[in-house]
Amino acid sequence: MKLVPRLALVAAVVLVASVAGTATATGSVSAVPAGTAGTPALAWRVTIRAGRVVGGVQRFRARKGQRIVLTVVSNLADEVHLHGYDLSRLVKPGTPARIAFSARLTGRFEVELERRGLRIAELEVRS
Ligand SMILES: [Cu+2]
Repeated sequence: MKLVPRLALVAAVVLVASVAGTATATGSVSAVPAGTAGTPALAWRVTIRAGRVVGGVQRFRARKGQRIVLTVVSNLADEVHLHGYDLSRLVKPGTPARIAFSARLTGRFEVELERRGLRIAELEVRS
C-alpha cells in the first residue's frame, strides 16, 4: 500500500520533468526566429540622377541564401527590373524602388531600368 503513493510521486516528478523539458524546447524554438531576424540583410542602394547611375554601374556580391534589400532612388520614373529573379518595382522621384529578396539563384544578374534599357547594377551570387 505504501508503494502506490511513491509511484504516484515518481509519476508526478516525471510529468513535471517532461513539462519542463517541453518548456525548454519551446524556448529554444522561439530563439531561432529571433536569431534569423538578427542576421542582417545586405542593404544595397543605387542612385539614378539625370538618367545616369551615380558612381557608374554598381557591382554587388552576395552568397547564396543571403537576404538582400536593394533600394533604387531615381529622379526619373521607370521600372527597376532584376533579371534572373525576374523581380520588378516601379520607381519615381520621391518614391524609391525597394526589392527585398533571398539570393537563392547563383550566377550574374543584371539590374536594369526597364523602359530605358539602362543597366544600373550587376549582382553576382556565389554558392
Ligand atoms: Cu529587364
